[in-house]
Amino acid sequence: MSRTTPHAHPTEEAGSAVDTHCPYCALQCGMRLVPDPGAAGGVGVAERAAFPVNRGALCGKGRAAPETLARGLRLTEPLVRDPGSGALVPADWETALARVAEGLAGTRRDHGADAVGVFGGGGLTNEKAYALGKFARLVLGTSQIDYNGRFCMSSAAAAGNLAFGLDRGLPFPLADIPRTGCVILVGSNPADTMPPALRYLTELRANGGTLIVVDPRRTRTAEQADLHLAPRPGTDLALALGLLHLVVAEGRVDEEFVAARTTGWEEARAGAMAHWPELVERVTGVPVPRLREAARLFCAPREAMVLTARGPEQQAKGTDTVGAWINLCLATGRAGRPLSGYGCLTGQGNGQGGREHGQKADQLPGYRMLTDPAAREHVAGVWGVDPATLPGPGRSAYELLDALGRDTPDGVRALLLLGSNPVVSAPRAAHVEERLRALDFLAVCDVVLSESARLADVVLPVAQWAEETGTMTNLEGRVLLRRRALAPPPGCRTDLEVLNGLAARLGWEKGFPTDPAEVFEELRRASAGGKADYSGITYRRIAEEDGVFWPCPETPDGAPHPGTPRLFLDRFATPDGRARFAPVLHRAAAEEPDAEYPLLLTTGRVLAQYQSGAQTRQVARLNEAAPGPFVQLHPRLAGRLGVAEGERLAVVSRRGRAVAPARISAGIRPDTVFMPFHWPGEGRANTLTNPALDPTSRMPEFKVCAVRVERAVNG
Ligand SMILES: Nc1nc2c(c(=O)[nH]1)N[C@H]1C(S)=C(S)[C@@H](COP(=O)(O)OP(=O)(O)OC[C@H]3O[C@@H](n4cnc5c(=O)[nH]c(N)nc54)[C@H](O)[C@@H]3O)O[C@H]1N2
Ligand SMILES: Nc1nc2c(c(=O)[nH]1)N[C@H]1C(S)=C(S)[C@@H](COP(=O)(O)OP(=O)(O)OC[C@H]3O[C@@H](n4cnc5c(=O)[nH]c(N)nc54)[C@H](O)[C@@H]3O)O[C@H]1N2
Ligand code: SF4
Ligand SMILES: [Mo]
Repeated sequence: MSRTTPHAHPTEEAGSAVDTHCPYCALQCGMRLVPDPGAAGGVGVAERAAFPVNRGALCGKGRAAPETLARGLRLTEPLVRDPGSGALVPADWETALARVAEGLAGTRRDHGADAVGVFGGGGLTNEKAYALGKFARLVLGTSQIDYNGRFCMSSAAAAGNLAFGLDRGLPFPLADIPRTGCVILVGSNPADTMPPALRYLTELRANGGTLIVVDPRRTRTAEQADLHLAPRPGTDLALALGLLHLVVAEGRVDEEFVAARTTGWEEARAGAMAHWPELVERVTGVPVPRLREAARLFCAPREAMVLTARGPEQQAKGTDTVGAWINLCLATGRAGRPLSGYGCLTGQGNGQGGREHGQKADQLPGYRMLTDPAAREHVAGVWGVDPATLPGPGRSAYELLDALGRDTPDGVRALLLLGSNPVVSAPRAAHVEERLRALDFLAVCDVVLSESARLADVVLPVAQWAEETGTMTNLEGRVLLRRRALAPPPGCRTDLEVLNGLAARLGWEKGFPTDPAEVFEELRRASAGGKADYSGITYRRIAEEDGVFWPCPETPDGAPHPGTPRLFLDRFATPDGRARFAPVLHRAAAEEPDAEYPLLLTTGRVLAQYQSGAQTRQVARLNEAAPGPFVQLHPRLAGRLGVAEGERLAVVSRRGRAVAPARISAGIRPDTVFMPFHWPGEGRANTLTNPALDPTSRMPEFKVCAVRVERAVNG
């Protein structure tokens, strides 16, 4: 048996096993770390079969995670830029923290608080995300904070808020999926991105349910589907409207549900009726019989679900697109009922919690809005400040990156970056890299010397997952406890220690505790009464219950609230309790192919690498499995271009040029090429991507841009 004492560090203290969670994706697989003096990181991974989400299963990244703890692969001392040589050189913590405090305070003094920016990450624990938002608004007094979650599920979040009055990735536990009748999985490739979750889809089919996958590529996930629809990238909105059209035409609308539990049907219906099947076939490339088959499979069982991921969301119309898929659920009565509904598969380890506790430009803890006077008053009360001192909403992630280093009154001249590597992962990355270089001052807290950290004036080496305690909220809305299993290397500090040290140097001796449990107690109070109410959750409860689903308020009589695994069963979280249809019509991508750029580029992930690759590119066996970028293209396109397998291809967009070997495969549309985005350098996919933003979510169009492809004859 492992010890479950919330705060113990058993591997250090007693040499026993510690139950914790994977450092990577939003599944937050449970794992057991056991001392292993022979392993590079000092611990090995053992199965934690009792944890319900993954029941012991891990993907290769999770299995190899302990290697990231090895000393040789990571930063173990602060680095500061030497003014003479221009190189990053080792420094002591005192010097490094003083340099950061001076860099941030000096910019504020000379150019105002909004000239200082903060960029966070969805991989940070709830405690860190909370402390970072508080640090920005109180210590720096800046409105200019946002985070990489903006690049992730922000369109689904916006659509969920509009439709349901609440944004929680999945409104039900993953374990409900095998018990529904049909799942439409839109632009999601869990076979590569969340392998242990694939089991829920396999079980669905074993139980007689059907799986429909919507993806321009025939992925390993699509191969398992009963029906695979392969639309042109960027046309999911038309596809969803076309399916709703068929539902209406075939008399499949659940009129009773629509009347009792929704508003806005007439306008949504009119929008769908304008998308007749032949038009949708022309726009999407999906033949009418396949559309009919999808509508039939979706409507046949009593219960059904639509799940989206980055495919339909990372578009300049991502919010409307997700809205259209939600419309399909609402019109057929497949929402707010057991085993039915719409869900988004959030991506990063704490993609869910990271957007709830105040590192987003417009939000305060508990998913409160910065523009809401009552919210400001509540949070200011917890922080012990006057609500009038809290800044207003700031810029979204890309807009913030685009404003860096600008010599204008609203330019952002100094940046504190924690938990993201935008040089590789931001859209139009060459421009973003240039903006980062133009800063007066850049400080980066990271585990490794990422491509972004290399540009910094000061790099602070931090502790990571297995070395610190904190909570993470997985894609189901389940709040989990990551437990510290071993001490960080002596030269590293935790992010909370860094924020504490900086706050103290900037005049805030109190308010930034280094003990995560203390931060969580404050987060509970700050979130109390908000949409994402964590006030009834404690470290002890999480440890005893395999996680607790929010909202979980503290009850007046002190009896434990059970948490909320399933949302919306009685009412939606809108003021009138009804779900709202989205009044949407299809529109083109921000950039459509033309004579000069005749093809579409879409981007995404491979199994063995994670995100910008900053962590996984350090791990030998992951690099062996996925050594570098590639351009996936259809044999017909390859034939037309006269390109052989493995030959170097140049992909050119209006933003730049990337070079990578050809990977010829029939599993992609002939009008589309695909590149994974995990690598820097000449094969960086984000050199090409279009930063056109969704007007509501401010999500960039990572999944669609126009390119031309040519043989890279001269390098
Ligand atoms: N191995 C691995 N796993 C990860 C991550 C990782 O980097 N590596 N990252 C984690 C994170 S943060 C996230 S957000 C998730 C992402 O998880 P997913 O959303 O599953 O990953 P992606 O590969 O970005 O996109 C999914 C699919 O969308 C398809 N697609 C592209 N364009 C379109 C389109 O226009 N419409 C539709 N319908 N589909 C389209 C792509 O072909 C791709 O197969 O994965 C998490 N898990
Ligand atoms: N073309 C294209 N681009 C994309 C996407 C796409 O599909 N296509 N997807 C987008 C999506 S969904 C996402 S989520 C982003 C992700 O892209 P990034 O925001 O770059 O995410 P990561 O690569 O995970 O970067 C996390 C960084 O934080 C560090 N880190 C890890 N743990 C900690 C910690 O506890 N503290 C601190 N201080 N640092 C830590 C890691 O070492 C790493 O350098 O990429 C986006 N970019
Ligand atoms: S699926 Fe995600 S959480 Fe699970 S082991 Fe793999 S990377 Fe880690
Ligand atoms: Mo993500």
